[in-house]
Amino acid sequence: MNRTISVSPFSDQKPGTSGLRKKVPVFQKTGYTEAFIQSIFDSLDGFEGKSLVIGGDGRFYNREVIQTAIRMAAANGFGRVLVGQGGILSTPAASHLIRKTKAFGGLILSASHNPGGPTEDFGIKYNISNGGPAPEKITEEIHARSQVIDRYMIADFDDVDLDLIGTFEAGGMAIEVVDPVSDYADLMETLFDFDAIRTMVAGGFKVAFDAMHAVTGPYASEILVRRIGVDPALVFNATPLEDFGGHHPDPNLVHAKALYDLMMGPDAPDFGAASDGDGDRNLIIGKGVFVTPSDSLAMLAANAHLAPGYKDGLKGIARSMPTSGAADRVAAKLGVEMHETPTGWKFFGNLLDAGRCTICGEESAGTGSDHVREKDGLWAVLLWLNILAARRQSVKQIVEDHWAEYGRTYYSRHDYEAIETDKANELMAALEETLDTMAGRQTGSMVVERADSFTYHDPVDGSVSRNQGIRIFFEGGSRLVFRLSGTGTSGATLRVYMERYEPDSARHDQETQAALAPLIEAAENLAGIAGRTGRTAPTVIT
Ligand code: G16
Repeated sequence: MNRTISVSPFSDQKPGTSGLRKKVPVFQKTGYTEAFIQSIFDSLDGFEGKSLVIGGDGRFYNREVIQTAIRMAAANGFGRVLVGQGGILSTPAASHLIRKTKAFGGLILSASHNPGGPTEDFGIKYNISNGGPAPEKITEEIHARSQVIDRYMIADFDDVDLDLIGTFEAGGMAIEVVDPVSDYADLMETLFDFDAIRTMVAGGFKVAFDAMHAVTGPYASEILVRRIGVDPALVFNATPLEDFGGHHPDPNLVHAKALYDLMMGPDAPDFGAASDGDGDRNLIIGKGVFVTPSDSLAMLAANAHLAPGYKDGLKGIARSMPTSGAADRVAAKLGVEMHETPTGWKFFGNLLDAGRCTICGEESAGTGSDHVREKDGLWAVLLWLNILAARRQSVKQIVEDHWAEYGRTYYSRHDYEAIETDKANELMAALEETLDTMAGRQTGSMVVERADSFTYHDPVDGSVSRNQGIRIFFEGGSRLVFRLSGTGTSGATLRVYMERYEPDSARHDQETQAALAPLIEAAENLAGIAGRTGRTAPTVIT
């Protein structure tokens, strides 16, 4: 039986960079989760009788919301729901499942790299039929609907046994509980030379992987250990936990410090990697060398033809605006299109669908390709392994060769987390006011060449996205970017992105923060971060 239940709108259901992310107690408010899911369904047309994929990263509250979403899908008229066993689907695996089964769309329950647990973060994101995050047009409709919603529809039936693979029927709808790993693992085998990687690993090449107690554990066990032969003792934290063991499942040098220390130590494995809460981010570290996400994008693009799935070359490359220009130099050399989009994987979808790019990446530790419509952590790991197997060189050699050929882009991001929202907004507004007079301004040893607020014109559908971050370009090619994060759940997070291009290989061995010191100083001078926020140092440096 279906019920229609009255609900009052919640004022804070505006999706951010990647869906709606809030603390668990917010999602637990009576009617909150239901109102948001109903706002999603009310914003969509034509799903009657069609399939919906549902899965999440296994964090606290995942199972409860999946049961709610299944009941609401039935009451709203979906014909079939596909759900990952145990409620688990990594974000890239969900994207693949939507595409493979030609589903109408999917609900991905995750707050990505944010911590999990009863008082930590949860999130809900809607993906469209191409497998990618809903574009802004839809997220804006969802938000508008959430402001006036007055009822939701839900079916009455018992909880579905999420642990039992098989097809069931409830509320007039088919419910298929599927293996979350095998389809995705099979897809990876079509893209990469598993034989070559297996041979390299069997020959003594040591691979370490940190699943951070998050969703990639089962994927790494199947793909890296079972199909490739990686030593299971080097696959760390492979059991997904609802609270990620109390850690942030964020694969950066702060939260994956144990892996970093291992890779910088005397007995380091040859290759180290980690992924995040929902499996779409990646961290790549060679023996004694960390590869920044921006560099990783450039190096993967330059070498992708070595993997079977990309042997015919790339149609183009896309990166988010704050990501460094390292990939642009690769695109120029390959003679392919280069696209600069706002932060958020959703902006790559049109380019990928239109065949305007093959590989995409972001400074926020995401890389992916046209095989799905999400960034993909294990895909990046496997492409690196395929390249290493083909080139028979160390990560360090590949990195240094790349810098020698293309120049090195020193790059860092300074995050100021959980600052008061008003203060963060004031800082950005004050910066914006100075944009017109910024050119020519001297700060320390640097001179501003031009500055603007980034606006994106989507070349495929003509849509325009404004206010996507403040860019300050300096004479000599260095750049500063300021923007506020769209994924945090406490106050505001100011992100300051810095990059400096160094073509001279005699100067490629500087420590990153030292190499960027003039830009770090310029950021403070131009934005007055300490004075406006009271923060004299960033919370996280990546
Ligand atoms: C999400 C988006 C990414 C974005 C990142 C950081 O990643 O999918 O496209 O780069 O957030 O966004 P922000 O700087 O606004 O916090 P994830 O891995 O959190 O889903």
